[in-house]
Amino acid sequence: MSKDSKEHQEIFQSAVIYQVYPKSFCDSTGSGTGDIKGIISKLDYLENLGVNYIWFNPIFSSPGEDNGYDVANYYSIDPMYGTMEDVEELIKEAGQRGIYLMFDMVFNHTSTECEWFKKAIAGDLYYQDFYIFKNGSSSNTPPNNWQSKFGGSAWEYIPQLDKYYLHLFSRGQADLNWDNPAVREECAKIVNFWIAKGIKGFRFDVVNLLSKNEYSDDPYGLDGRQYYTDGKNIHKYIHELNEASFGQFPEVVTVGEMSSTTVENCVKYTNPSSHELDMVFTFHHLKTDYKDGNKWELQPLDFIQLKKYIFQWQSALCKEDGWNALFWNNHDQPRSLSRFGDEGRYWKESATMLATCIHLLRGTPYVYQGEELGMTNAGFTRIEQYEDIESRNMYDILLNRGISKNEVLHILQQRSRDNSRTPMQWTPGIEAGFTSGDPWLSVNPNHVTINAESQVNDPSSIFTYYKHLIALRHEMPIIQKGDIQSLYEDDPHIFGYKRCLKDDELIVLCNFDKCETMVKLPSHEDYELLLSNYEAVSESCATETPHESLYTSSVIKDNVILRPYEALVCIKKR
Ligand code: TEU
Repeated sequence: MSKDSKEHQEIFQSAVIYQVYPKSFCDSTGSGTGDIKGIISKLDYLENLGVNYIWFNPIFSSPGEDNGYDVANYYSIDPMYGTMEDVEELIKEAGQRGIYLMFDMVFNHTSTECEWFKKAIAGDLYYQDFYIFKNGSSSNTPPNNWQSKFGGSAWEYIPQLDKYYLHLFSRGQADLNWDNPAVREECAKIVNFWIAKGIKGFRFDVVNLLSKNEYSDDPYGLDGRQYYTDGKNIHKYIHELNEASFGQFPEVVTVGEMSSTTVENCVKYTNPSSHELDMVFTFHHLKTDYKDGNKWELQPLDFIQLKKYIFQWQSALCKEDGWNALFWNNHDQPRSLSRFGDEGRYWKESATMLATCIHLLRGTPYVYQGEELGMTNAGFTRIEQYEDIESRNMYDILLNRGISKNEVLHILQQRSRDNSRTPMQWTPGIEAGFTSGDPWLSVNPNHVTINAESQVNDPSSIFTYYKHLIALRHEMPIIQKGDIQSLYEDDPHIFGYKRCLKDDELIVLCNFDKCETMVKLPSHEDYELLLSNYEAVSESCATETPHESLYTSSVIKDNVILRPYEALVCIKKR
């Protein structure tokens, strides 16, 4: 099997990936933070759900300023999470259940606690060239006006060198100099080390920021992103990494996190002939409730725009043989259920509608821990409850801009990354069964009703619905490989699309609204119901083995009325 072979593509076309945020998943020691042994204890749960890979946020040694995205040593496991032996056991235990591990590689920057950086600031010229050190533009002024993604200047002064270093993220995350071939070699070496250990997937953090074009002032007074996003050598560097590491291992699956990228670049990143990556995370659709693109200004969701972005990527990547990672949630995003659904009256309907909508698109779906249970935003009311560096920085910055404390707290309730980082809700009991100690981040009080224990054996639960969706992807080639076409693009409530493979046709209809909405089917022919998230319909179609529902007699014709947050999946009658 070669990297651009059909077999390699089939691996990720039929896979569903589950994201574990290790700090919040399961604590086996009572320390208050999750750990690897805790994850091992929950592998049966993940096997039951049916996922194929687990993506872990970084568990390497780190001072933890950005919860592990500030890596101090890529070859060692942070003691907070356990040991290398624990990882080996995890790989073995997961493998026995047919689950593979995907590690998170943070190669845009290292922690300032990394040996490379320490040597650099101690005066070692070899390691100074690992980072981006520049002279100030004049005394006490950074080299340029670029802003850190977490607020403030992107440059930090080192007095003993009389130079500034670049940090696109926090001060403790120094950007690596990818123009230095030694850096590129070191990164490939790290990937190969983990492949040799048995890791079969990699997520590359902000990978499209690696190649910086030039270090000019941003003339628009913005953050400088046009100088380093999808930079001039980015395809060369990713291709080189591919050739020097994972590209030699066709069973290894890769995904790149792309910050503010373009469709054209994503085609190039993922078209098999480029030999770069298998798929991309893109974020345009998750900025459609940002006012003027600003995360810290609220506005109601622009639903039409959300659909436009999703289908822009879907159709271009379908046409040009690229591939998307499909997701509503991750550790940086508020919970989609609270954001795009209704966590109150239509909790279950909106959770399952959102799941249907994302899982049946063309791409590889990702489930973020707790999403399969309908977990919601944190609901914090005090700044002391937040741990996230970005949330804390922005709290001060927004207050300094003159926004009232109440308003800032309201914004954080919608936008903070901690909304998705609260501990996993396993049981209705103490600390949701996450820890026997004091959790590092407060458990959501709604764990008394929203928890795994009450859902795993309930045939009508959100968890069971996710199981059905995952099984459908495993079983149906049309979901894995079918082309995609959007439907009802201008409809203010309906997210609809068609998947086609040879003579088969699958229609997905999702109501994003609390009101009933009538939909006219795209053709006058009969459609059979495959799946629905409403019980009345599911009596006839949501059987234990969803495949059987293909042959039920529920026929849909011409017009259907979708109830609040209803999702219907139909196939064209043969
Ligand atoms: O995130 C990159 C990124 O730009 C974000 O999604 C970021 O969290 C958001 O823009 C802030 O508003 C990745 C990781 O997923 C994130 O957790 C890290 O903090 C970041 O890189 C730095 O490594």
